[in-house]
Amino acid sequence: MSLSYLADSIHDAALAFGYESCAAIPLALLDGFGVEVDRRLDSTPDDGLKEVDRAVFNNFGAFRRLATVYPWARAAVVAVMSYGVYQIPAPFKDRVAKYFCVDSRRDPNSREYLASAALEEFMVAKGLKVETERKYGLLPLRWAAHKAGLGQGGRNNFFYTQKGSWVHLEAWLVDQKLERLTTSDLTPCPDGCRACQKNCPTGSLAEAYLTRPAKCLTFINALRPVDWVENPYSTAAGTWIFGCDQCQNVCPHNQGAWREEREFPGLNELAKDFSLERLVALDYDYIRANLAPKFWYITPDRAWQWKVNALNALKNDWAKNAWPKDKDPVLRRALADESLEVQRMANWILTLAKS
Ligand code: B12
Repeated sequence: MSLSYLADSIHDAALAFGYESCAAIPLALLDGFGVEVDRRLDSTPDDGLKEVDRAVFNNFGAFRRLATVYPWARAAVVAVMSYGVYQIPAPFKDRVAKYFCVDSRRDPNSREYLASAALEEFMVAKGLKVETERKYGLLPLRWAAHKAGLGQGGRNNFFYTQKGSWVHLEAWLVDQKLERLTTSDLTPCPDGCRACQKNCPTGSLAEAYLTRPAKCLTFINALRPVDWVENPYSTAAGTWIFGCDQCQNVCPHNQGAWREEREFPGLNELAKDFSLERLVALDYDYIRANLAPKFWYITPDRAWQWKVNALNALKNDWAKNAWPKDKDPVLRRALADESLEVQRMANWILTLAKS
């Protein structure tokens, strides 16, 4: 089978499995990612958070050394799947980023995971050596999708297709020099539009194609232990308790792009226990058994983070409306919580309420 026929057959299989688009790109065409990142990091001010940004980018240092880390790899197969098709139950809205509500990366029951496994099986059956990593990816996915012509990078650093930015990216390294590039006819961000940057609550979208991880709410409220008492973004976090969608929600390209058509497996059941007040009261075994596998950025050892995040959102709401009394049942429960982090948060809120 010729390489171009093989690339075509992978593309066709991907579409048959439900992907929106798929391309194959020789590895050498991904060079240049490191230069893009370094240029933006160089222009980042030394504000105390720059080293955190650098550490996050270094964590994915292999993205800029693909040929060395995977000497057998010749190309990447990049595939795009729209996830903007699911109903988001009310308790999650503006609290949990939609990407995480319908996260397929570790959910073998989701249609996206099944499609991913099927496409991989197809490539292996064609005799290819393939490798992927479904959680964080083996390569810079937005860069690869952009270079393969599958869509466009937006000013907020998201990758867009006709379905907006609500698309999940995946890639496999393969041992044959497959090439099937494509072109996108999407209109770029309008010249004067800065809606995403202006609406980022923490100013993490410092410039086009640069999200500063240390200032991104997703990094702050989910990926790392958070201490809202000391964190300068506690108020800016607003209602968000796991991730944030503000920059994508306001993007003109995304208006009307999300269609609530399907149910995501298991999401409605989880919604039942998802009021902020309920979260503060949840049993830790319940959190570890039910929330941790689904929203896996908050690891089981940080189960308390759900409660401090919920308290932070409640605090932001109380600050706008009315502070609760000392005897407020939610605060009393938090003060008696087994976790010191939760107690500390509740004590801080009581101090704020009295000041
Ligand atoms: C680390 C990571 C994070 C970190 C750091 C984010 C960051 N921008 O660095 C944190 C935890 C903050 C994060 C947050 C989120 N993430 Co994230 N994340 C990743 C991960 C694992 C690596 C990203 C990375 O390498 N960062 C380093 C930066 C420098 O690289 P980059 O983001 O690719 O951007 C560079 C190039 O792509 C280039 N670029 C891209 N296109 C173009 C076009 C042009 C013309 C130019 C000049 C440059 C250019 O610009 C950047 C260089 O400065 C990827 C998966 C992967 N393997 O790529 C997912 C990924 C980027 N995340 C994703 C998502 C959905 C999110 C969240 C939306 C989740 C949420 N709702 O809360 C947020 C949004 C944050 C944001 N505005 O970017 C999706 C994005 C899908 C899409 N349509 O773009 C990805 C691709 C995962 C996936 N499998 O689909 N994420």
